[in-house]
Amino acid sequence: MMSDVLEDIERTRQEALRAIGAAADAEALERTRIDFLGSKGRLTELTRSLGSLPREERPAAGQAANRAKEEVARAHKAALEALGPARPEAPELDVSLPGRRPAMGHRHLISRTAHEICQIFAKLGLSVVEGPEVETDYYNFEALNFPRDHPSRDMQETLFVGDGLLLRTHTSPVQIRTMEKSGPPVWIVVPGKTYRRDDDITHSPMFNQIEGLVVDKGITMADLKGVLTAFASSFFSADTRIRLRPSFFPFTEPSAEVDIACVLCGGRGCRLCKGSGWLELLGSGMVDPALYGFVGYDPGEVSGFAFGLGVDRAAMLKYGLSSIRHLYEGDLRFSRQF
Ligand code: 2NL
Repeated sequence: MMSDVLEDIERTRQEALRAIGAAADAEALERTRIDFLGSKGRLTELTRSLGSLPREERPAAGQAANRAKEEVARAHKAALEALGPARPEAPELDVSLPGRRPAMGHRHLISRTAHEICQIFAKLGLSVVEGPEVETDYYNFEALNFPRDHPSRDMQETLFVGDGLLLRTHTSPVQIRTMEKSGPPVWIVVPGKTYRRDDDITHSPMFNQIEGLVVDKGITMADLKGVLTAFASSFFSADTRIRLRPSFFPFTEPSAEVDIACVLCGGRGCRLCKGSGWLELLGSGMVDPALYGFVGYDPGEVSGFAFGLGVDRAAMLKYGLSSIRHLYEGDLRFSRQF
């Protein structure tokens, strides 16, 4: 009977659409395709069976079967697209595996030493100040009382960067800028990179320096010696003695080299101190009154002392390094020891 066939087609179409709607994943969806549209699927078999119908009933039944198959195929395609692209299954996660430790670095000995030195002076009442590494001739030399024909103002010794600018050869320009801007009183310590046109076994074109400047009412050389004695006791050991030796700098008068009793022999004389019992640590002096004219201070009102030391030299003496070059070669076998 014609009506029986059409009913069959309609029921199968509805079952197919319901099955597609209920398929929760790609696998279930694929099963509905095989069940209804595959070569042995129910809609396929139904179409095939239409051959046994009486000739005049075949066209209407065939059209109904084709419409049903097309609709089911469309619904299947839409459901498949709604599932999204097929994703490969994630590998199993083993949460008990040890983590991968990130490579952690640490401060370089130069930075650590600079930090330590600044902290000692900070405890003595000096503020830590930093400033530019590219400077003018005025702040690097002129305001520091360097004569016009001083050899360090020469191309041979200073790194010029053009436009009348140079790489500071010491951190002193920061002190000049600080005095110009504020004070007196000025109690500061200035760490930073400095540059000179040197590059050989014992000199690096860049080196780290720390300078100190104290300008206040009634400052004398006794204050200089007291502050530097306290520094030596704190940085080396409590009983470290110092001595002052006459010297010369364009920006201090009088000037003094400061030595510490040999860290190796304590002053008896050894290979390190070449038998003298003393090691040169830093340069210092009373601020030359000529400088106060550049920053608008009254030399009748204030006086001051200043000092400068190389961070690399301080680290060498404290940690017994055999060569300053270790500090600049970036060899991890060295750096990791500190
Ligand atoms: C050394 C010697 C020194 C200073 C630096 C200074 C700065 C100002 C005024 C006066 Cl603004 N002095 N600095 C004074 C004496 C010595 O350094 O051999 N450094 C490695």
